[in-house]
Amino acid sequence: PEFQYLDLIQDVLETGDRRIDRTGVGTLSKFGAVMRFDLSDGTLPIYTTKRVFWKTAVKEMIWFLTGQTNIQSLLRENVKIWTDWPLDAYRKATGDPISQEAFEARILQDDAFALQWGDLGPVYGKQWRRWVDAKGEEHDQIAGVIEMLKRDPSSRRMLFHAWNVGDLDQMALHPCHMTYQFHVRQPKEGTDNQGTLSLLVGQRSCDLGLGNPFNVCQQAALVHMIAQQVDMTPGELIWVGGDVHVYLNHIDMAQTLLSREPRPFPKLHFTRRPSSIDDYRIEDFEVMGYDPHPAIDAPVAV
Ligand code: THF
Repeated sequence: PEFQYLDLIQDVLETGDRRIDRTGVGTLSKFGAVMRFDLSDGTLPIYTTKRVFWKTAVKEMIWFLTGQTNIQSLLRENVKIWTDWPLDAYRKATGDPISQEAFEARILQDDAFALQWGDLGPVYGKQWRRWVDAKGEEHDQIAGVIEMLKRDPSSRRMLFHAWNVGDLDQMALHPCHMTYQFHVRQPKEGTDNQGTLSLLVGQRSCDLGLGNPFNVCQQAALVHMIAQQVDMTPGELIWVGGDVHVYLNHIDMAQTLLSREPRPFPKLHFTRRPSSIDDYRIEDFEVMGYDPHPAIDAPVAV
């Protein structure tokens, strides 16, 4: 269960530094934290002290992997967690007090509108799949990592990164989760298995109440996907956070989480083996034994 997550929340509540952050909402903040999650036997760390909408989190990961950066394709999957940023930009630029529902409907129906107002700039997907270097050449970092996992799994260079300094000013939001570094433990001799795959994620800024439950679940799902593609066994997700915070308007939620008894993590089963990392759909994910406490509504700081 999520004892490390709950301990971290408690630590932030008790010792966190109170400050006004970029969004103006205010946080309690601590610098530097590590959590390790065992992914063996199909374990998927979906927290249980509130219902986590794991399909939404996994759909977001699949969307990153497609390389897309427009919310139109997310909305087609009924994922609305990125709408606030383009909506805020649209309202500020035009003075139009449009509702979120009307804005989302327009993005879905009007391609020209989506092109102009739905794009987040060169965020995760763009950097992961089409990082442009100083010579103007594109780099597919995901394909690169998968290729290295197959060819040279003892490498210490199997990573992808989203913090593209030259592009930061065009992003709707700077990357929060930035480095994804992979590591393979050698297989036991005489087995078919190609090794045990672990992932270390470096995240500069973490919203413990809303973002972290999504991030941990989707990053673990990524390990399961890539392990399936390279015939390895999922090992661990090691999550490292920089500025780890609880928003002041999430403190009630945090206290509710701490009052609840965590339950075992569920298991993930893939219903098929997609032909490549580009071929995963949400229907491929079957989660068994997820028995969470009730969901808790909480506002997101924009
Ligand atoms: N900004 C802030 N302040 N927090 C974040 O977690 C965050 N992200 C992404 C970008 N900027 C961020 C956006 N990710 C929800 C979940 C993830 C988000 C944004 C919002 C959210 O509202 N979740 C609700 C409802 C989920 C649903 O609509 O199905 C929840 O109860 O979990 C972190 O990457």
